[in-house]
Amino acid sequence: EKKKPLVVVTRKLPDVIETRMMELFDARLNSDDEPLSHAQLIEVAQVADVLVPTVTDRIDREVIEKAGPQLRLIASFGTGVDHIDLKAARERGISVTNTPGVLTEDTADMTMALLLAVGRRLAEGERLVRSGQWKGWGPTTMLGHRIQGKRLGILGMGRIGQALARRARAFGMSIHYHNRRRVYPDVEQELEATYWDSLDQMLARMDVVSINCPHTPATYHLLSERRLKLLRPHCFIVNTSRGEVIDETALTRMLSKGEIAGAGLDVFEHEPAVNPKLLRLDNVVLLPHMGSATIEGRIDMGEKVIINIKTFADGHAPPDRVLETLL
Ligand code: 8YV
Repeated sequence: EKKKPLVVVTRKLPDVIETRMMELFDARLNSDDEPLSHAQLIEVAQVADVLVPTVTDRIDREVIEKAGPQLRLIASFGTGVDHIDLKAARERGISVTNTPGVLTEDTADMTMALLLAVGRRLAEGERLVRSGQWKGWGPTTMLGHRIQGKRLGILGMGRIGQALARRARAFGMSIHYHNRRRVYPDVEQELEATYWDSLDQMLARMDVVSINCPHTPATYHLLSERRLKLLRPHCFIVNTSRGEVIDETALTRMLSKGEIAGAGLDVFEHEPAVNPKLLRLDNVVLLPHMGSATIEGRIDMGEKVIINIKTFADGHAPPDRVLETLL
């Protein structure tokens, strides 16, 4: 019988996934869920045949170059791959896989929830009740913005962007998007989505902007200070993608000055650190990167990781290979 691959998993995964991994592979698990340090990542890369990192593990060029020759696959638990140096991996002939598709609907739900929460001041209202300061209903208190009829600009019309568009349509919003390329005409038609070739022009005309693109060198600070200034002052932003896509310092400053109406942020530029000035603002809803955090989703992600490893170990191309050239 073939030797089972040594699979090192960096974080605690759902029990059913860990059990299955133990059956199929020589799995080294991390039951106490303490994130590995950079030095520890280098150590495990020297022994593992397969590494299963998450978004919290920085698999940079150093980790990849110091990896032993036995490391053949990085089967990431998650969809975003910005924590992995794909170029370095390709140079070393190490394959990289992710878990696309299975967290689309959950992330779109959370995006819609954040959009509604900011627009209708949900977290602020909740804080008011909890604080004991609520003095009773008033005709002009706690007024938010009507969602129906508003223009939603989606930056990144991939799977999550499209799933968000479907939800937003059900809430009566009109859908606009910017993407590297136009989506297929049938998708555009189904979503009644308007394509903006110019991001700048789109930003200047939206009521809500949602970030749904991956973080790549091309999208780093895509919402720069200059672009944030194009937004109209009543516009608000939702981000369930990656913090790095927005210049967080500029965003914070503009939110404080009322130049942007609000923000719903599930991700931050320097996670888990959050700009302390954001914490003091009432017009923001801040979440701890929980966009895809459902019980079902985590199991689906784990199953994808297992299929990728198994297929690879059987000598075939794994289904979710990430090709650097496609990013
Ligand atoms: C996960 C995510 O929490 O998949 C992603 O890109 O950001 C989240 O769904 C994380 O990636 C797990 O590694």
